[in-house]
Amino acid sequence: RWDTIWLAGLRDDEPDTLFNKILAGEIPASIVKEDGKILAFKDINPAAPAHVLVIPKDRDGLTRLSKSTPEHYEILGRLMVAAGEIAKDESLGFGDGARIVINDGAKAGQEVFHLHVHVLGGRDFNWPPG
Ligand code: DGP
Repeated sequence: RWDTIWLAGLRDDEPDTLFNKILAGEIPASIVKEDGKILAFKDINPAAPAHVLVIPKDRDGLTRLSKSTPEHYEILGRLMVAAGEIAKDESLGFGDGARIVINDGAKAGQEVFHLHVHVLGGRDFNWPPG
């Protein structure tokens, strides 16, 4: 019906991403950190000697950071603290200094629409980023 079609365009209905398959164990990933709320795993296409992604287990509307609301304060804090812990983990190749990145939207290079924090390290980084 016309109204169903119309309303579909207003919903945030990005389909599940491949990160759901990683969460379900259907795609293998090198997991570096996990608790009840977040999962961190090595990026399959590393942009630095150390490159880890941190994601919320429950996407909960967070296809991208700009969809966040005050309801997400807790999970966003958990993601940031996990990213900071990973960024100093020498066993993962991180040293003194890391680049923590969230790509928001396709124009910024986001390809997977399940919020994720990139933690990059093991080399120097330029500013401004490309
Ligand atoms: P972004 O461009 O910000 O959406 O980053 C998506 C990242 O996800 C990109 O750096 C590559 C990574 N990635 C894509 N597919 C897989 C996968 O199947 N496994 C792992 N570990 N990482 C993936």
